Amino acid sequence: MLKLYIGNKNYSSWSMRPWLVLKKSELPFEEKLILLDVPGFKAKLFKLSSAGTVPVLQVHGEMIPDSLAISEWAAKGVPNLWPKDAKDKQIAREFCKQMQDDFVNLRSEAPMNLRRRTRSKLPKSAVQDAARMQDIWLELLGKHDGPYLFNDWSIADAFSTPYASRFVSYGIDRNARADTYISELMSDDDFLEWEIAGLSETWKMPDTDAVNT
Ligand SMILES: N[C@@H](CCC(=O)N[C@@H](CS)C(=O)NCC(=O)O)C(=O)O
Repeated sequence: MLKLYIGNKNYSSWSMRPWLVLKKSELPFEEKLILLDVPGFKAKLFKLSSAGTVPVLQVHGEMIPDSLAISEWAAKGVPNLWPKDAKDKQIAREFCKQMQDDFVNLRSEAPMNLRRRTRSKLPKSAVQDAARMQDIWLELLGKHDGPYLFNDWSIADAFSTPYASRFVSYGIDRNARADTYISELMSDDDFLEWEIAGLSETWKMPDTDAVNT
C-alpha cells in the first residue's frame, strides 16, 4: 500500500498537489498527516527523508520526497496523468516546474489558507505575480478546448489548484476566463474532499493566518 505523508490540509499547498494526482490516478493510498509548526515536527520530517519536508510518498520502503517527483512517479504507472500530446506533455512539465520555483511573492504574501477570505490589499509584487499566473493560464487555455489547461485534467491542473485557491481566499482580480478555470478547479470533487477536511481541522498556524491581515 502506498503511503503519502502530508501536512495540514488547510495550509499545505505542496501536499495537496500529489494528493490530487494520486486521487486522479485511482491508485489506492493511505495518507498520514504530520502537523506542521508544532514542537518536534521538523525532526519527524527529517525521519521521513533528507528533504525535511512534506509531501513524501512511501513506496514499499522507498521514500520519495517532493510534489513533482511523486507526481512523476504516479504518471509512470498512469501515463494519462500527463497530456497525451508529446509537446503538450513537455510544456506541462515545464509549467509544473515553474509553479514550484516561481511566483515567490504570491506564495509568501498570499500563502495557501483554505479558511481565509479577505479583501486586504496585497503588495504590488504579489499582484504582479498573480497577473503573470493569470496570463500563463490564459495562454494555455487559449490553445486548448478546456475545461483544463491541456483539455483533460492533468498534473498541471494539480499544480495550479493551490494558486487558484489563493485567488479565492485573497479576492485577487481575474478576468472571466480565468475565473471559469478557477471555479472548475475549486468545484473538483477531489479538491472539495481535501478542502472539507482542511476546513474542519482545528490546528492553526498563527504566523500564516497573520499574513496580510
Ligand atoms: N519542493 C517541495 C517543497 C515542500 C515543502 O516546502 N513543504 C512544506 C509544507 S507545505 C514543508 O514541509 N514545510 C516544513 C518546513 O519547511 O520546515 C515539494 O514540492 O514538495
